[in-house]
Amino acid sequence: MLIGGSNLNESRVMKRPLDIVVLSDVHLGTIGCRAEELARYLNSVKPGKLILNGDFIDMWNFRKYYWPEKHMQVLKSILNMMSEGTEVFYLTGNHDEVLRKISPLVLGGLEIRDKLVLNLDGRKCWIFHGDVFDVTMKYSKWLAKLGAVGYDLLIMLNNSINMLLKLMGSGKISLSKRIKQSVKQAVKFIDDFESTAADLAIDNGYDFVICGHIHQPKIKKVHNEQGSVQYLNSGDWIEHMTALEYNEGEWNLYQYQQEALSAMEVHLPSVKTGNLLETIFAA
Ligand SMILES: [Mn+2]
Repeated sequence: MLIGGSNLNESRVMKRPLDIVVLSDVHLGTIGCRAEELARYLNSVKPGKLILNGDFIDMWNFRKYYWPEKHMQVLKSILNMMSEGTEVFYLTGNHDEVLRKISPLVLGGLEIRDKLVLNLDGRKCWIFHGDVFDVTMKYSKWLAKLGAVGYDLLIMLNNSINMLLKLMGSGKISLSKRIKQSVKQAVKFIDDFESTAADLAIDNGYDFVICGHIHQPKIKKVHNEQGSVQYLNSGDWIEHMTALEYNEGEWNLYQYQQEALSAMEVHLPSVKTGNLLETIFAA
C-alpha cells in the first residue's frame, strides 16, 4: 500500500527505537564539533535513555560569540526527545567539570551526575567519563585503585591535584597534548586507560564499564586474574562520530554514515525549552 508523503517526511517518522544511546565528547561550542551530523543522528533515533557521557558542552573552550545554529539544533533535538519521553543523563567530564559543583541534580527529565550505574537485564553497568584517570595514570597506578573505595574520592583527588598543578603554574593535564606527543605514547596511553577502567570495573563486580574521554570508540572483552568485563567507549563527535546503542540486551557501536542520514531534515519544529537552556546560552 502506498503511504502519502515525501521521503523526507517518512524519514522523520521512522525513528529507530532503542533502549539506550550513549554519546561522549561532543564538545559543543567548539569549531571541531560535528553538530550537523549529530543533529541528524539524534533525529533518527528514539531511545528510552540518552546518556551524554562527559564533555558534551565544552566549557573550557567556550567562546561567547561562537554558537552556530547547528549547535542549537543539537540541543533542540535533545529537548525534542525529552518531550517524547526520553530520560536524559548528563554525566560530567573534564571540559564541563564546573557542573560537578552542582551534581547530582535532577531538573525534570534531565539528571546531571558524575557517574551512573544501570541494571541492564540483570547485569551491572558502570558509566563515567574517565578523566579521573588522567591524574592517577600520570602519578601512579595504585592511586587509580582508590576508585575501588569510591569514584567520588577519585574526582576529589583529581581536582586537588589539578588545583596544586595550577598553583605550581603548570596548568591542568591536557589529554590532547599527551595524545599528540607520539604514536607510540598515544597507543600506550590508550592501553593504560582501557586497562585501568577495566581492572577497576572487575574489582567492583561490574559486567560493563562505559567511558568516553580518550576519543577512541571501542567494544571489547577484557580479562584479568580476577575476572572479566566488557569495556566500551562511545568515541567522540569531533572525529569518529560514533555512539553506543543498547537494544534487545546487546551493545552495538554506531558509526555515522553521511549517505544514510544526509536526506534527513535537520530543522525541527521549534520546541518550548522552558527557556532555561536558551537563557544560559544567550548570556
Ligand atoms: Mn574528556
